[in-house]
Amino acid sequence: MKKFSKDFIFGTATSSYQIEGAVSAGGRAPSIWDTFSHTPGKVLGGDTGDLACDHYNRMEEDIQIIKSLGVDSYRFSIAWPRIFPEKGKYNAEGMEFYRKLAIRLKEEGIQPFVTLYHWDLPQWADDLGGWINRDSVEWFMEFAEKCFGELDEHVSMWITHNEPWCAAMLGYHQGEHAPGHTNLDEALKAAHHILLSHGKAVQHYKHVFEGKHPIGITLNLSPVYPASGSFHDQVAANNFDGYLNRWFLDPVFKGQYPTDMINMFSKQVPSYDFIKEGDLEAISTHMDFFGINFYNRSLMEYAEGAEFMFQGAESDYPKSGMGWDISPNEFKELIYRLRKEYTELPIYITENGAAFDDVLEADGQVHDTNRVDYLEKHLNAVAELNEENMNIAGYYLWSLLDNFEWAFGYEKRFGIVYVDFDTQQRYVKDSAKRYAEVIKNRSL
Ligand code: NCW
Repeated sequence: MKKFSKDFIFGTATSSYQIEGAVSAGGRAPSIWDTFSHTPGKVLGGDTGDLACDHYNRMEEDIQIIKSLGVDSYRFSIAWPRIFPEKGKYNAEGMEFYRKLAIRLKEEGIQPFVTLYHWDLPQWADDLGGWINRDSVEWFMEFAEKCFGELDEHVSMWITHNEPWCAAMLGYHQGEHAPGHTNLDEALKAAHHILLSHGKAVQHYKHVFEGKHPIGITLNLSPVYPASGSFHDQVAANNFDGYLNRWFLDPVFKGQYPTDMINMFSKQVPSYDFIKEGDLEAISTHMDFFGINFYNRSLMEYAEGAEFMFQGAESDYPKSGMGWDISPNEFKELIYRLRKEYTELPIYITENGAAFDDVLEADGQVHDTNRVDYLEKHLNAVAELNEENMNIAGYYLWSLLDNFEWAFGYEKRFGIVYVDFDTQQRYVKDSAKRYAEVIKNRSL
């Protein structure tokens, strides 16, 4: 039997654009995801977040579901265009939604864990160049300061950014996420400004609020393995590790970008002069914890002619509905590496979970045995890591609800609660019941 200590935090997570809907309510203005999802061909099935899970209008019902799980904490994000629908124009009504959410959660004994940026940049900011424009750091600071000022007394922990790799690389290099650009030079600028806004927000929070609550960042990390022992595959794996992991880990923890990647990227990046004096110092400002979203390992092979000489290799691992390798052992290896090479900070698994093709039975049950299995394997890994003193302080299951899965629309279901998007009816899946049991027993 695996045990979890009494102060281990169990939680579940969502993000604003993926669940809220109500895109024009309460003074909200469009975000880049409204624009992107309404652009034909960008999202599977032409889906948008216009209604999503209608969480904006169903907050209380969803809080009751969260409560029924027995979680210690709930992680949600704040829609920036609700708070600043125009540049410099604060919308108090937008803030009230989150104030109420945080207060209600606390009343139910659930700690609110708040992410400031989970990819819904206001469209006005994109019109001014988005994250490519260095002024984005100032815009983000205005947003962050307002959130800290208005909500800190109700919030337990803060995350500045969720998965900067996705915001920068999927948004500006691969074009699969909003705003849909395909330019590495822009992506590296975006990544830099996102990281800089993180560092400055942490500095501001610590200075003004004297570190009342823990603050950190969440990176999406994937341990990378070469498909074979060949030199070429090892080069491919190293390059992918640099692109996905080290480009973010190194500045945050070591105050530098990885030299091998700087050299490799420089074919497409005419100048790195967007990195100004003092930036890396700010980016590596000391945080209170480190957040990791873990889903899968990556198996890579050499690809002649590919942009950075890598491509995903065929793998014989069991897969989730995203086609991602289910790899709890490699998750442990990732943590060992982070402990060895990067940080001793408490680690929160701010997301872990899986999409599967769920079936809603006529009796309202969803027997998602594959998700139960995924959950148990990863919780088991967390418990084993803690037996080895790896200091994993909490685990947030992604996601509370089936929701708008970005470029995949409503096709991919990550929820532990099934959502019928026609009726907005919620159905608790077997995985949610199993999670509630583990939390209650604090053992597996
Ligand atoms: S897409 C993605 N996700 C899912 C999303 O629902 C959530 O908002 C995110 O925080 C589930 O968790 C995160 N992550 C992107 C993973 C990128 C995979 C890297 C592919 C390599 C080319």
